[in-house]
Amino acid sequence: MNTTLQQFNVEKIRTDFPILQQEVHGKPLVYLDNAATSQTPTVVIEALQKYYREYNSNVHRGVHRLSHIATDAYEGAREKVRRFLNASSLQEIIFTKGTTDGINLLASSIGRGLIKPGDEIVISAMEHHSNIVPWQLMCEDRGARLRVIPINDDGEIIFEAYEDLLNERTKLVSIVHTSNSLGTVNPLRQIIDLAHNKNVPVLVDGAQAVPHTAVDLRALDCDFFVFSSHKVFGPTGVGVLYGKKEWLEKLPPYQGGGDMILNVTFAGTKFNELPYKFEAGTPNIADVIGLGVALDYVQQIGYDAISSWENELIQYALKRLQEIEGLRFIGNAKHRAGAISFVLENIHPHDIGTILDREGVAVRTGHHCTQPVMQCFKVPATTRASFAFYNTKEEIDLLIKALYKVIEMFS
Ligand code: C6P
Repeated sequence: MNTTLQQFNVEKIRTDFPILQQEVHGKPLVYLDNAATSQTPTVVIEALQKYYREYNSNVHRGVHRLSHIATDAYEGAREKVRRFLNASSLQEIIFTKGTTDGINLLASSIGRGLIKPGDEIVISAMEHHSNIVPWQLMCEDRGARLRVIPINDDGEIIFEAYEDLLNERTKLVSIVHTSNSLGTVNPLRQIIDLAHNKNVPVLVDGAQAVPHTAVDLRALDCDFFVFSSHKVFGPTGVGVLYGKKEWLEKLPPYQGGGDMILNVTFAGTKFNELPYKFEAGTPNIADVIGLGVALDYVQQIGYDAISSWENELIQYALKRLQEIEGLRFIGNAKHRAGAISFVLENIHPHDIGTILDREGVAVRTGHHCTQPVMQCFKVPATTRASFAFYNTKEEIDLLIKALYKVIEMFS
């Protein structure tokens, strides 16, 4: 047994995830679709149950006992997120429905508050549709222009092209931390420094980063950061938008309604202080609390252990997949995490996915909501295996075995 295996008891960790204990089509479930959604440990499931059984109640509104407990738990989760991201202040942590919602919030708010005709937003060619379409909508609305950093054949951004795109019209750089379809981890430090040198703020889409790596926002110094709870072992329907206080204070609210106001008259409304200015209406209380518990859970396992185990898994998977004749990787970045995308000669990814499913192996096939990435690599779709810390090398062997079965069926 090597050192990582000794430190990292994956079999014990798997017992925390009841869903992993099942069979699919009579075969043990091999869940390799973690980039789409990650699985939920028992502690999170129990926290959700406890909320509904014991203290389901609205927050920030009631003077009664249950409302106090719910408010404390909800605001307690905000503090957990603040610590998790190493943000400076609770005012910088806004609960959203997820990554998509966070980017839409910002696009709408920045669009109304800061963007004039002729301004430019810079994104990259490896963005998820969630970090493309909201900006397209906003640019169309405000007469602004979307500029795109190209990527090379390995699926890495072309840095010189990025430098050339930044100019006095650039109002925001919005970039993915870790690509969901290529697995590329972007050189964020350099990307952010370059933008800041030109006084341009940066939004980081951290959806595929937080399950794999610790994020220190004070060190990273990005201006905005978004992620989804369901990709980091928490419930669906919840996410986080972090924004530096000085930016959030400048921006207009996204939605109007309860909780985001201090005073309403028909003559006008005074908005609430941060972060409530951006949290209109009754929030997703139970799932926010569940997210807090999920973050405690991953931190207890520890990101050092998680990244070294996952790195070992990824290296093993790359080595085993390489042995398959006719397999081509889509994306070959030097720094990578989470996902491996590939195509098999003359076999459509949807056929691969369907046959793998019959073998109990869950992967995602398709464009992974990154159609421009598929266009760059001139493929209609890929098969994507994506990993979490509860995956094992035996599961990778089962994936490989199932892929050989696919090839045999099509030969
Ligand atoms: N990617 C995947 O299978 P939501 O749906 O809002 O929780 O997350 C959107 C999103 C934004 N950015 C990145 C980098 C993402 O990977 C995702 C979600 C899933 O790859 C579902 S399409």
